Amino acid sequence: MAGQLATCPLKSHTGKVKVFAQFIAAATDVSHFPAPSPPEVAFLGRSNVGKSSVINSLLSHKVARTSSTPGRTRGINFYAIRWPGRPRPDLFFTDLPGYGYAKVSHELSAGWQKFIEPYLKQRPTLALCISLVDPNIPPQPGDQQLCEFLRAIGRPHLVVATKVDRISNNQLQPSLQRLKEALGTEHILSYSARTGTGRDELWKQIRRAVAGESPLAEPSPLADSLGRTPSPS
Ligand SMILES: Nc1nc2c(ncn2[C@@H]2O[C@H](COP(=O)(O)OP(=O)(O)O)[C@@H](O)[C@H]2O)c(=O)[nH]1
Ligand SMILES: [Mg+2]
Repeated sequence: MAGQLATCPLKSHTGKVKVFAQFIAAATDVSHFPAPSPPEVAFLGRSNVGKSSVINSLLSHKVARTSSTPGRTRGINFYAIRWPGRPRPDLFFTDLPGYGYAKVSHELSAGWQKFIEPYLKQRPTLALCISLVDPNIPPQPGDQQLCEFLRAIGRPHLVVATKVDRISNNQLQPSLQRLKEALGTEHILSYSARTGTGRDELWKQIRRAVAGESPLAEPSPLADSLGRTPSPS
Protein backbone atom coordinates (compact mmCIF):
# COMPACT_ATOMS: atom_id res chain seq x y z
CA MET A 1 0.00 0.00 0.00
CA ALA A 2 1.41 3.40 -0.96
CA GLY A 3 2.29 5.78 1.84
CA GLN A 4 0.53 9.12 2.04
CA LEU A 5 2.52 12.28 2.30
CA ALA A 6 1.74 14.38 5.33
CA THR A 7 3.48 17.21 7.12
CA CYS A 8 4.19 17.78 10.74
CA PRO A 9 6.30 20.27 12.67
CA LEU A 10 8.78 17.72 13.94
CA LYS A 11 11.70 20.09 13.78
CA SER A 12 10.18 23.04 15.54
CA HIS A 13 13.33 25.17 15.13
CA THR A 14 14.05 24.30 11.54
CA GLY A 15 10.59 24.43 10.02
CA LYS A 16 8.24 21.69 8.93
CA VAL A 17 9.35 18.36 7.59
CA LYS A 18 7.27 15.99 5.51
CA VAL A 19 6.44 12.59 6.89
CA PHE A 20 4.89 9.54 5.29
CA ALA A 21 1.85 8.17 7.08
CA GLN A 22 0.33 4.86 6.12
CA PHE A 23 -2.51 2.71 7.45
CA ILE A 24 -1.02 -0.70 8.15
CA ALA A 25 -3.54 -2.83 10.07
CA ALA A 26 -6.92 -3.01 11.79
CA ALA A 27 -6.69 -5.46 14.68
CA THR A 28 -9.56 -7.12 16.53
CA ASP A 29 -7.33 -9.81 17.96
CA VAL A 30 -3.85 -9.85 19.49
CA SER A 31 -2.69 -12.01 16.58
CA HIS A 32 -3.50 -9.15 14.16
CA PHE A 33 -1.11 -6.69 15.82
CA PRO A 34 1.85 -5.77 13.63
CA ALA A 35 5.18 -6.87 15.08
CA PRO A 36 6.30 -4.30 17.68
CA SER A 37 8.89 -2.10 16.09
CA PRO A 38 9.15 1.69 16.52
CA PRO A 39 7.77 3.55 19.57
CA GLU A 40 3.99 3.71 19.51
CA VAL A 41 1.48 6.40 20.57
CA ALA A 42 -2.11 5.31 21.33
CA PHE A 43 -5.13 7.62 21.04
CA LEU A 44 -7.95 6.71 23.43
CA GLY A 45 -11.29 8.18 24.41
CA ARG A 46 -15.05 8.07 24.06
CA SER A 47 -16.64 7.49 20.69
CA ASN A 48 -16.85 10.78 18.82
CA VAL A 49 -14.44 12.63 21.12
CA GLY A 50 -12.21 13.33 18.11
CA LYS A 51 -9.50 10.63 18.13
CA SER A 52 -9.32 10.19 14.37
CA SER A 53 -9.51 13.96 13.84
CA VAL A 54 -6.55 14.55 16.18
CA ILE A 55 -4.49 11.95 14.30
CA ASN A 56 -5.36 13.55 10.95
CA SER A 57 -4.64 17.01 12.31
CA LEU A 58 -1.23 15.94 13.66
CA LEU A 59 -0.37 14.49 10.24
CA SER A 60 -2.03 17.32 8.25
CA HIS A 61 -3.64 14.60 6.23
CA LYS A 62 -6.83 12.56 6.29
CA VAL A 63 -5.25 9.23 7.12
CA ALA A 64 -7.69 8.07 9.81
CA ARG A 65 -11.40 7.81 9.00
CA THR A 66 -13.57 10.27 10.93
CA SER A 67 -17.29 9.94 11.44
CA SER A 68 -20.18 11.63 13.17
CA THR A 69 -21.62 8.13 13.83
CA PRO A 70 -20.32 6.92 17.20
CA GLY A 71 -18.55 3.59 17.47
CA ARG A 72 -17.26 3.27 13.92
CA THR A 73 -13.78 2.12 14.91
CA ARG A 74 -14.23 -1.48 16.11
CA GLY A 75 -10.60 -2.51 16.09
CA ILE A 76 -7.24 -0.94 16.82
CA ASN A 77 -6.09 0.86 13.68
CA PHE A 78 -2.32 1.04 13.28
CA TYR A 79 -0.63 3.79 11.27
CA ALA A 80 3.06 3.83 10.41
CA ILE A 81 4.82 7.18 10.26
CA ARG A 82 8.16 7.56 8.55
CA TRP A 83 10.45 10.54 8.11
CA PRO A 84 11.78 11.08 4.58
CA GLY A 85 14.89 9.15 3.66
CA ARG A 86 14.39 6.54 6.36
CA PRO A 87 13.99 2.90 5.42
CA ARG A 88 11.56 1.96 8.17
CA PRO A 89 8.77 3.65 10.20
CA ASP A 90 9.93 5.91 13.02
CA LEU A 91 6.65 5.86 14.90
CA PHE A 92 3.32 4.03 15.01
CA PHE A 93 0.06 5.78 15.89
CA THR A 94 -2.85 3.64 17.07
CA ASP A 95 -6.50 4.71 16.95
CA LEU A 96 -8.41 2.69 19.54
CA PRO A 97 -12.13 1.84 19.62
CA GLY A 98 -14.17 4.46 21.45
CA TYR A 99 -16.20 3.75 24.56
CA GLY A 100 -19.26 5.36 26.11
CA TYR A 101 -22.15 4.52 23.81
CA ALA A 102 -24.66 1.93 24.99
CA LYS A 103 -25.17 0.56 21.48
CA VAL A 104 -21.58 -0.52 21.18
CA SER A 105 -20.75 -1.10 24.83
CA HIS A 106 -21.40 -4.86 24.79
CA GLU A 107 -19.21 -5.38 21.76
CA LEU A 108 -16.57 -3.11 23.21
CA SER A 109 -16.49 -4.84 26.58
CA ALA A 110 -15.83 -8.13 24.79
CA GLY A 111 -13.16 -6.40 22.71
CA TRP A 112 -11.69 -4.81 25.81
CA GLN A 113 -10.78 -8.18 27.29
CA LYS A 114 -9.88 -9.79 24.01
CA PHE A 115 -7.47 -7.29 22.53
CA ILE A 116 -7.65 -3.76 24.03
CA GLU A 117 -6.54 -4.56 27.57
CA PRO A 118 -3.79 -6.93 26.33
CA TYR A 119 -2.65 -4.18 23.96
CA LEU A 120 -2.46 -1.54 26.69
CA LYS A 121 -0.87 -3.85 29.24
CA GLN A 122 1.56 -5.79 27.10
CA ARG A 123 2.51 -3.89 23.97
CA PRO A 124 6.26 -3.54 24.55
CA THR A 125 6.74 -0.45 22.35
CA LEU A 126 3.78 1.60 23.64
CA ALA A 127 5.52 4.86 24.62
CA LEU A 128 2.53 7.12 25.30
CA CYS A 129 -1.24 6.87 25.78
CA ILE A 130 -3.09 10.01 24.82
CA SER A 131 -6.45 10.10 26.55
CA LEU A 132 -8.86 12.47 24.79
CA VAL A 133 -11.67 14.13 26.72
CA ASP A 134 -14.38 16.60 25.68
CA PRO A 135 -14.39 19.85 27.70
CA ASN A 136 -17.84 20.69 26.27
CA ILE A 137 -19.45 18.08 28.55
CA PRO A 138 -19.02 17.14 32.24
CA PRO A 139 -16.32 14.60 33.15
CA GLN A 140 -17.46 11.13 32.10
CA PRO A 141 -17.12 7.96 34.22
CA GLY A 142 -15.51 6.12 31.29
CA ASP A 143 -12.77 8.75 31.11
CA GLN A 144 -12.11 8.42 34.83
CA GLN A 145 -11.95 4.63 34.58
CA LEU A 146 -9.53 4.79 31.68
CA CYS A 147 -7.21 7.24 33.47
CA GLU A 148 -7.25 5.08 36.60
CA PHE A 149 -6.50 1.99 34.53
CA LEU A 150 -3.57 3.62 32.72
CA ARG A 151 -2.18 4.86 36.03
CA ALA A 152 -2.58 1.40 37.59
CA ILE A 153 -0.63 -0.27 34.79
CA GLY A 154 2.03 2.45 34.84
CA ARG A 155 1.68 3.65 31.26
CA PRO A 156 2.93 7.16 30.38
CA HIS A 157 -0.27 9.03 29.87
CA LEU A 158 -1.34 12.48 28.71
CA VAL A 159 -4.85 13.98 28.83
CA VAL A 160 -5.87 16.14 25.87
CA ALA A 161 -9.08 18.23 25.75
CA THR A 162 -10.49 18.16 22.21
CA LYS A 163 -12.76 20.50 20.20
CA VAL A 164 -11.74 23.57 22.21
CA ASP A 165 -12.90 25.73 19.28
CA ARG A 166 -16.45 24.90 20.41
CA ILE A 167 -16.11 26.43 23.87
CA SER A 168 -15.47 30.02 24.95
CA ASN A 169 -12.29 30.80 26.86
CA ASN A 170 -14.40 31.79 29.84
CA GLN A 171 -15.96 28.35 29.95
CA LEU A 172 -12.85 26.41 29.00
CA GLN A 173 -10.81 27.16 32.13
CA PRO A 174 -13.45 26.00 34.67
CA SER A 175 -14.18 22.99 32.50
CA LEU A 176 -10.48 22.03 32.42
CA GLN A 177 -10.33 22.48 36.19
CA ARG A 178 -13.28 20.09 36.67
CA LEU A 179 -11.64 17.58 34.35
CA LYS A 180 -8.29 17.80 36.18
CA GLU A 181 -10.02 17.10 39.49
CA ALA A 182 -12.16 14.28 38.12
CA LEU A 183 -9.29 12.61 36.28
CA GLY A 184 -6.65 13.21 38.94
CA THR A 185 -4.22 14.98 36.63
CA GLU A 186 -2.40 18.30 36.92
CA HIS A 187 -2.08 18.95 33.21
CA ILE A 188 -4.52 18.89 30.35
CA LEU A 189 -3.45 20.00 26.89
CA SER A 190 -6.07 21.96 24.90
CA TYR A 191 -6.53 20.89 21.29
CA SER A 192 -8.63 21.72 18.26
CA ALA A 193 -8.35 19.67 15.10
CA ARG A 194 -10.35 22.41 13.39
CA THR A 195 -8.08 25.37 14.20
CA GLY A 196 -4.77 23.61 14.96
CA THR A 197 -4.69 24.85 18.57
CA GLY A 198 -2.32 22.64 20.59
CA ARG A 199 -0.84 20.84 17.59
CA ASP A 200 2.77 21.94 18.06
CA GLU A 201 2.57 21.29 21.79
CA LEU A 202 1.17 17.79 21.27
CA TRP A 203 3.93 16.97 18.78
CA LYS A 204 6.41 18.20 21.39
CA GLN A 205 4.92 15.85 23.98
CA ILE A 206 4.99 12.96 21.50
CA ARG A 207 8.66 13.63 20.73
CA ARG A 208 9.42 13.73 24.46
CA ALA A 209 7.65 10.41 25.03
CA VAL A 210 9.38 8.77 22.08
CA ALA A 211 12.70 9.99 23.51
CA GLY A 212 11.78 8.25 26.77
CA GLU A 213 10.81 11.33 28.77
CA SER A 214 7.65 11.48 30.87
CA PRO A 215 4.77 13.46 29.39
CA LEU A 216 4.42 16.86 31.08
CA ALA A 217 4.76 16.44 34.83
CA GLU A 218 3.33 12.97 35.16
CA PRO A 219 6.15 10.61 35.92
CA SER A 220 5.62 6.96 35.30
CA PRO A 221 7.92 5.16 37.70
CA LEU A 222 7.36 1.76 36.14
CA ALA A 223 8.26 2.74 32.60
CA ASP A 224 11.72 2.26 31.17
CA SER A 225 13.42 4.50 28.63
CA LEU A 226 11.10 3.52 25.80
CA GLY A 227 8.05 3.90 27.99
CA ARG A 228 7.81 0.12 28.31
CA THR A 229 6.29 -1.44 31.35
CA PRO A 230 7.62 -4.66 32.78
CA SER A 231 6.05 -7.51 30.85
CA PRO A 232 3.69 -9.68 32.89
CA SER A 233 5.29 -12.99 33.77
N1 LIG B 1 -15.60 21.63 16.07
C1 LIG B 1 -14.79 20.56 16.08
N2 LIG B 1 -15.28 19.35 15.72
C2 LIG B 1 -14.44 18.29 15.78
C3 LIG B 1 -13.10 18.41 16.21
N3 LIG B 1 -12.52 17.18 16.20
C4 LIG B 1 -13.48 16.34 15.75
N4 LIG B 1 -14.63 16.98 15.50
C5 LIG B 1 -15.88 16.38 14.99
O1 LIG B 1 -16.33 15.40 15.92
C6 LIG B 1 -16.85 14.24 15.24
C7 LIG B 1 -16.13 12.98 15.69
O2 LIG B 1 -14.75 13.06 15.31
P1 LIG B 1 -13.88 11.73 15.12
O3 LIG B 1 -12.47 12.19 14.92
O4 LIG B 1 -14.47 10.83 14.08
O5 LIG B 1 -14.05 11.07 16.56
P2 LIG B 1 -13.61 9.61 17.08
O6 LIG B 1 -14.85 8.76 17.08
O7 LIG B 1 -13.12 9.83 18.48
O8 LIG B 1 -12.53 9.11 16.16
C8 LIG B 1 -16.70 14.53 13.74
O9 LIG B 1 -17.94 15.01 13.26
C9 LIG B 1 -15.62 15.61 13.69
O10 LIG B 1 -15.75 16.47 12.57
C10 LIG B 1 -12.61 19.72 16.58
O11 LIG B 1 -11.45 19.94 16.97
N5 LIG B 1 -13.52 20.75 16.50
MG1 LIG C 1 -12.49 7.43 14.98
